[in-house]
Amino acid sequence: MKCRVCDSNPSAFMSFGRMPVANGFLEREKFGSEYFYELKPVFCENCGTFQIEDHPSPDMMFHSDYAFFSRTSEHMRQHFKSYADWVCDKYLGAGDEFVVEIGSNDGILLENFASRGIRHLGCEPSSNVAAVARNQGVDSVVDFFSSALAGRLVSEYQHASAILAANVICHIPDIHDIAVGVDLLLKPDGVFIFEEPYLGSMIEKTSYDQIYDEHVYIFSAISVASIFEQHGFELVELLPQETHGGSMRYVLARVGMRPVHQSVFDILQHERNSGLHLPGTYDAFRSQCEKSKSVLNSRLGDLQAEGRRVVGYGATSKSTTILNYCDIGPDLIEAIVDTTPIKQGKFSPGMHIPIEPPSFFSDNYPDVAVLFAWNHREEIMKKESRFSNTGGSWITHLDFDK
Ligand code: DWN
Ligand code: SAH
Ligand code: ZN
Repeated sequence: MKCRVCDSNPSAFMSFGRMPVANGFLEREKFGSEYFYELKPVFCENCGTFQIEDHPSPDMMFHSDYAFFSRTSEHMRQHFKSYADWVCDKYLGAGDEFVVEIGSNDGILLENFASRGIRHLGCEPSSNVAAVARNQGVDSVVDFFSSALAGRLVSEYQHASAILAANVICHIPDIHDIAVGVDLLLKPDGVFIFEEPYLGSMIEKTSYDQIYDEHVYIFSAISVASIFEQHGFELVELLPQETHGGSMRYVLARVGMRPVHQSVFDILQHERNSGLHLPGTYDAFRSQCEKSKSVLNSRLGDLQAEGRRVVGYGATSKSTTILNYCDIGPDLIEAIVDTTPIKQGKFSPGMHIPIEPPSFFSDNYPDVAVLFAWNHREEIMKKESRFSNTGGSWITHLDFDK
């Protein structure tokens, strides 16, 4: 393949094998027609971008039955409230501001602008989640953000003071088209702010489950800088976040329009010091993934041999990579519990583990819970203290000697 960012040849350093659509929770009748592709991460040494080679088409992933609703986590609601407060304090003026969000989902971020009476618009292709946003008073257009849509928005609305996003820019294969769209839609002194799972955290934790079809890229400051500099933008601030297992918030503005914060120099230097730009880092990452897989498989094999009940907690998109890469099916994990109504009663993509409501867990505790929603650990530990205090134990694929 050619690098999507710079057109040179990235290097393949591993394959996670055959993968289904990560959020494609399905009914038993659909097992026979499930779609698979090969999940193969590659690293481009020329521009420093981590990406996956192949993925299902965007409309196979984002549609009227999209399974992820952002507001399922109370902690994330708080997080997005502070994100909005911070944007208002730091990057919005007091005039007639217009804020656009890419990938607004159920309105978890924009509801905080709506409640302040700030003009806003969400772009969200998955109509079921956008309908929830509308019910929260969040204006949304049901469409994929692109340069073509940006052109239409400029004529129908006005230029935006800020374009915001979270956990979506890394989902969009044609990243240059996004940059062109941002350039069209943004006021001259406007800012483009987005936060996404951070490559540095993924390497540090071996959280390889961040790699799945929707995550076409796992960004670093190095890669974001090299993508957007081609479009006249520069990084002006970087803010590490603890969400989704380690994320980075990137603030971009047109070159010379805003002062560049010290965090940009510090984090770019830190990435070079830790070798995020070097191919050897990804060979080492592959070995860590293999180790994680073998430890998890032997742990689950031992539990099965001892006759212990094991249940998964949180039917995350990330769990699709773990389960399919490690070949873990219902013989090892009897069910996965999840609060999302449209996942319940279906089966996990590829490995077909039943998805059950939380009562399946609390009515009859298993011996061991596999915490697939490990990025929500604190919130879940608070809720599930009775399980932990009555002898239940938690495991994850991240618990192994690194
Ligand atoms: O990038 C993405 C992020 C924002 O969300 C998308 N590509 C898709 C999705 O990824 P994910 O599915 O890995 O996200 P989460 O937030 O780790 O998913 C948590 C899952 O766990 C949800 O299905 C809700 C569920 N859950 C639960 O059952 N009990 C969550 C909490 C907090 C709980 O207490
Ligand atoms: N921002 C939310 C949702 C992240 S999930 C949060 O952080 O919780 C990714 C969302 O992006 C999904 O709702 C998906 O439908 C949407 N999406 C995918 N491709 C998109 C595109 N090209 N333009 C706008 N939204 C997109
Ligand atoms: Zn490249």
